[in-house]
Amino acid sequence: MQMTMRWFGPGHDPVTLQQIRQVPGIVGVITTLYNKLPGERWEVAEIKALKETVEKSGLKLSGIESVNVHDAIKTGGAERDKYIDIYIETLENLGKQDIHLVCYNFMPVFDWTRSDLAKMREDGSTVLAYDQKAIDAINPDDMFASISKQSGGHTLAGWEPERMARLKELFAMYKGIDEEKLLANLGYFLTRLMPVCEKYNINMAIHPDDPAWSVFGLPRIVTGKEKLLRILQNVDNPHNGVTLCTGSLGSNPQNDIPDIISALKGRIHFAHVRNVRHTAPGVFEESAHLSSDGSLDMFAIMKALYDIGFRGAVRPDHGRAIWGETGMPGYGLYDRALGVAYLNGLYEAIDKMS
Ligand SMILES: [Mn+2]
Repeated sequence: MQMTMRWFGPGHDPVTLQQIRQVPGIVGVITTLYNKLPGERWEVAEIKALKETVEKSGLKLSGIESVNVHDAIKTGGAERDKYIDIYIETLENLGKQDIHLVCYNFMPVFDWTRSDLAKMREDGSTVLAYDQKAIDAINPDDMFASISKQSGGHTLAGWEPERMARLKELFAMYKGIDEEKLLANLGYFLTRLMPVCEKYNINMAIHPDDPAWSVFGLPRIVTGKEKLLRILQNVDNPHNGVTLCTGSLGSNPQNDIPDIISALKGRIHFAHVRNVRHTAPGVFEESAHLSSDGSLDMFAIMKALYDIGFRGAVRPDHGRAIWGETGMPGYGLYDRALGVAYLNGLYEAIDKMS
């Protein structure tokens, strides 16, 4: 298992590479070219510069999260082949720089969704939280304003203002796109990517939808075991794989995460490990990583990953905001570092007892 942390890059992330390097057990970071909009080609020089920045700190660039997918690809629009060509060129450029892991998502219009980015907990820490009733009360047009108002001035991954400014147009693009069409469009996209993935040994790792159900009436297809298996079977190539995000899948209490991990053996290329606490149907908050603080059994999750022979990149996922730290919601240093220490402890115990 390669323990990593997500890093948003110079000028974006208040957390430094030096700080990340001092977290015990961290070997690399997962990062991205944060300024790139979906559909833009990543040039070799830009990737090289990013990689050099990371490596200068003594860390490895363990993977990209994310290379975002243009809406024309998700909707199967007239320009999809043009944008898939660009995506392939980006993968080629990443492969040439010895980067072999690409996380992406296939969510229509909105990326991850929360009703509260700083819900106060009893101990004074704050967490990202979701309440379906609160989401239902928001007009989708106001969703971006609601998220950005709470972002502390940071541009949040998946909530780029450039895209959100075209919200009406985006909703119009997805008119008539149901789950089956979205799944077919994903299959088309992946089929076209597989040759370049094979050539450069790049693993594509789709991130589950967050939360793992439909919001604002938009279709969502990466929500649970059956759907994940369908995506993998649709394009049955080992390079078509999954980012096992326990928090996203775990937003739905029906999802049995260790069971999903076993079912996806060989096709999990990246893991986001964090805990969530279910408080009522459709209501959850992101807890500390510790099993007893949330609803997920983190030992069982780490054990399942160990048992399927998963040895790829892992990162703690969102953390709480604690000890007065301010920063990108969910991506402070302190609680993610606590998460790393805990996951390392679980892993060491599992490994030594196996
Ligand atoms: Mn995740």
